[in-house]
Amino acid sequence: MDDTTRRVADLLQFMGQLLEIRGEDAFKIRAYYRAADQISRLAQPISGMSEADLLGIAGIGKHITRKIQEIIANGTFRELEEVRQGIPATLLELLNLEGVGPKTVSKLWQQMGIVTIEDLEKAARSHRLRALRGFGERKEQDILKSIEMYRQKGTRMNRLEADRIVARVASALKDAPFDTAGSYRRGVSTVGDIDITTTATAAVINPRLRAIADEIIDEGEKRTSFRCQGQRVDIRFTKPAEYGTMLLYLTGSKEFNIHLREIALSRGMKLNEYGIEERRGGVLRTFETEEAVFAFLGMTPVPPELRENRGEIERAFIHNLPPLIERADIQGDLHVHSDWSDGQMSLEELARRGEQAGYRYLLCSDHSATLGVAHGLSAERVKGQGKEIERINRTSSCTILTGIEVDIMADGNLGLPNTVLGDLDLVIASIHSGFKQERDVLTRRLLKAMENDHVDIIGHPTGRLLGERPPYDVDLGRVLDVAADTHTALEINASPYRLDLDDGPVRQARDRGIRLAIGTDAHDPAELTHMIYGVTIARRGWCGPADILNTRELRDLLGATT
Ligand code: DGT
Ligand code: CA
Ligand code: CA
Ligand code: ZN
Repeated sequence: MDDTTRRVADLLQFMGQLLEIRGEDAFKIRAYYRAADQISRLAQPISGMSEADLLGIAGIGKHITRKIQEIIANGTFRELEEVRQGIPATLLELLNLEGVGPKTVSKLWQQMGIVTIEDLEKAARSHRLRALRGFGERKEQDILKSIEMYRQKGTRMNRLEADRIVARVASALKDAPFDTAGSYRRGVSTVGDIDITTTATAAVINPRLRAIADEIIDEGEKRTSFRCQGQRVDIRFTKPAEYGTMLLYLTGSKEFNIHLREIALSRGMKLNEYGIEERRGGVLRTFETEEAVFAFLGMTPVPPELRENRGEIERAFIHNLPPLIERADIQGDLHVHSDWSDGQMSLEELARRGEQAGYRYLLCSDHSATLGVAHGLSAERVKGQGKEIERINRTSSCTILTGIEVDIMADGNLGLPNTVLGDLDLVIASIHSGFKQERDVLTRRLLKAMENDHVDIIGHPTGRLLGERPPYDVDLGRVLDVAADTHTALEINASPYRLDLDDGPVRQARDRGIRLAIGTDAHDPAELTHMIYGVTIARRGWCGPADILNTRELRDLLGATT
């Protein structure tokens, strides 16, 4: 859709919301929503349509046509601006909260005088919201969760977004040598701001940054902070001689830095971002590389993903860090969707993409047909797909494994019968509905799925969508217990929107010898490249190749999971 058409649809929709917040006539509100909906479905740009064309669209009359013409001419329309004037801007921000629509906003405003997110938070915390009709304890809790999510979303970016910004900054830095640092370099699943250090000088770099900045926050000789594509970037200019300690410092984490400094100090060495001072002599020793710093301290270099003060410092001093998995260890992708369900790739394309990626196998795991899951497969279609896969595998060096992402339904039963699951190479079971069930009910759904012999992997075990949906309330301790007992693998879903399990639980699972499987959950070819995000999470969870199922050869994999 072109920009103008999108803007017309958005503003009409927005007008409907404003009227609803004001508590206006339902008929009038609906007229705006309906018009917005029709326009968002237009196959042609709205600016090229005549008045007669517009009037010919169902649900668009003279009144709305005039508004549309105003938007095309002026970018907005008078009535909207008037209505907007009468509503506090902070009130409109509430519409960004998950589960809060115009009707709710209207009630909160008119009946409780709530106009800001802070007002709403206070009302929910002090249990005043339940006085409203249709509000209870549950709804209060949901609202508090939504507020928390909204605040996080405003501040932290996902890995994909962070990668795009780093690429943009890299292109601006051109030939200047630089490294990323901070949470980005450590591979944390979400990134607050992007930290970069370079040996190039501020005089050279600052003008280049200005060219890509939405806004310069603070420009200087030692550091410059700016906003790029809406997110904060901190650049630190460093002398080549001090680069090693500066990169170490800026990479963090803070907890890692603090603990490492304490240990260094206990050995008579004062470590900071400029170098190491040995107390007695008092000279500052400098280091050009991180490796040189680690070597001087008597440590094995600690990979950035491990730098969280979770025991890695002690292990590095005794030269006993765990071996970490690498991207090249991955033999295949254990979660991919085809166009048999809601994916875009045909089975042929899956095989071809798998070959191009150098994979030995790909698990085709389409959704099962269950209520609420888009284009899921019936038992019959699963069979049909199996035949097709068999045919394709005859000529492909990358084997497509037959599988399914079977839905764990609200009652804990699976979306397909055991007879169907038993015929497949690998079965992923995932929750896609009933997220708000009680902790115990939800946990038991997962346990029951794991106890089914046909289930090999639990998909995206906590159900979180970063910045959008919190994890469902599940007792991970019990899930790990049963995963260990039943030899069910837990997924590291590599989608940058999920990263589920995250590093903390991955480490727990790994420490208990529970199997882990990395899957991209790709619905299109580009998403197959998200494997790297899953590998990074595995590394942060201290996993070596042996801890991850899809580092195995095909025969070994199938042997382990029957
Ligand atoms: P973020 O941006 O919230 O995702 O997390 P980080 O880890 O990138 O944190 P950030 O950007 O505030 O700081 C970058 C690095 O600077 C951090 O990883 C370690 C170092 N650092 C920041 N604050 C402190 C501190 O108070 N003490 C020490 N020792 N290091 C710090
Ligand atoms: Ca940062
Ligand atoms: Ca920073
Ligand atoms: Zn899923």
